[in-house]
Amino acid sequence: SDKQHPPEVFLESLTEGVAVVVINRPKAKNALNADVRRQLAEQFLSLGQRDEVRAIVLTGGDQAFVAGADVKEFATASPTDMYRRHNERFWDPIAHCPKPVIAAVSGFALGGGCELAMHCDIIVAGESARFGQPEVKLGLMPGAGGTQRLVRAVGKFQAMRLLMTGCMVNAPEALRMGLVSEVVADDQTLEHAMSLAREIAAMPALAVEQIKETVLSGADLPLESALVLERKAFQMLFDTADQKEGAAAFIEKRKPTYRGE
Ligand code: CO8
Repeated sequence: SDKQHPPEVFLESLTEGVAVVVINRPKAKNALNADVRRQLAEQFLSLGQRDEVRAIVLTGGDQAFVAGADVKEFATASPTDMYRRHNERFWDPIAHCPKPVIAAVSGFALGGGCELAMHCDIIVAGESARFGQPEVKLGLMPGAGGTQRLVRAVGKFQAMRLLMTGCMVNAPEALRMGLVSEVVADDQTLEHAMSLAREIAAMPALAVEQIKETVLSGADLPLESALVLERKAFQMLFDTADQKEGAAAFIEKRKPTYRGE
């Protein structure tokens, strides 16, 4: 049956430490149904455990990154149906992936698709990408972190506007409000995300992972506790070979050779 149904989420390439994960369900604008969610979770669980993976690029198609949760799949669901699906199980491996994750967004990133992009660490958007949380138009609200990650990304007054009207914002507007990291020409989106990923993949891996963990965990702590967390992570990095190599290379005026240790 795998031959009849090619996977809708697949690892397109893994070179120079950069894994490219593609969501490919074009007939539904990459909407997240149960299969896509499960396959995404499996990819992130597996890539998160592989030493040779130094960065992950997550992308969709030209028309849609992801146009949301599959509306047809929850149209008639009851609250207990929704509870029993335990969709958080599929988000957790993405949220807790220790590797840096870069979203390359072309086309629509709506609802669960905008939430998926916000699970990533860096968002590269093509200039005609569109972002939004249109759940309110369906009598719903975001259910995978959209209210919380959006307000942290763009602040209260833009978040409320987007969440309560369900409007879409284009890539330049998303950039101005801090919802994306960079906007590039549409046909450069994936390539630019990959080149950022290669740049990060060449950095000392433990430093990159500690930066990610400290930024994310620290954001929800009181400042004093977050600063302690930062100091501990900073101090821990003095135990790594890459830190010794980085300092030695600087002093000897040569290029460092990092081993990810
Ligand atoms: N779910 C299911 N199917 C979808 C979705 C979706 N989110 N989005 C698009 N499709 C399907 C369409 O139904 C259509 O199928 P068909 O050809 O069989 O009619 C096909 O994809 C192509 O779509 P369109 O013809 O509509 O393409 P357009 O280019 O005209 O429009 C849009 C593209 C603007 C993206 C439009 O499709 C749209 O508005 N989609 C829905 C966007 C949306 O509301 N997303 C939020 C969904 S709610 C959510 O994400 C969170 C809910 C929380 C519950 C989570 C737990 C499950």
